[in-house]
Amino acid sequence: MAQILLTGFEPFGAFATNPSWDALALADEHGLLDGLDAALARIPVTYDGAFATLQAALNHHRPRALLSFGLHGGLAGREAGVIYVETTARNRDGAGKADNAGVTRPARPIDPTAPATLPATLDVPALLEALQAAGFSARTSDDAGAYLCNHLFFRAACALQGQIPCGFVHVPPVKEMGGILTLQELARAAATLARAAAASMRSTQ
Ligand code: PCA
Repeated sequence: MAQILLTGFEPFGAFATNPSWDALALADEHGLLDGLDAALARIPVTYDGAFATLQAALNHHRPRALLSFGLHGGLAGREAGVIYVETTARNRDGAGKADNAGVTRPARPIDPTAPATLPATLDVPALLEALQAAGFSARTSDDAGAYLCNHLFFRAACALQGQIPCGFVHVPPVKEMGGILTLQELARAAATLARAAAASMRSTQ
């Protein structure tokens, strides 16, 4: 049983790398997650594979919380140096672009029987404060888009209701991709978030 499951995505579209996963891998490699009992999973950018891979990781690690990461490159209105803590998972697909398997989903509810929105159940203000205290530019967002990030966030929020808290964070492109932050900085941000998520759970027990 892991304290927290951290997920990031594989590369997609025009992006040759995806810092949402690379930052987690680097944080782990550099010992930034030491003492946290964190498990990591890399999620495919496919409608068929994303939630199935998450489900397998949840079953395997039986974590007490889930924090997922995605890259906000290409999402309208997102600023290059800002990390966004998502507050709201939306019950809709329809980004109008294909996933890594070539599948495009029409603009439709993900689950017609589920509510239109579901909230992040990790302590969003605590995550935001931790990022800002560590010197990062961070904001909340109530719209994670209509592609795989929102899709995974919504399906996780649905499946985990009443079980374990979950949250989603959109990270910016790194320097090598034309962004502002380095991968090392994002690794530190990811570790800060993982620790804040674990601490906020302890304080509510
Ligand atoms: N970002 C995409 C999907 C995978 C990722 O890292 C998104 O914002 O939906």
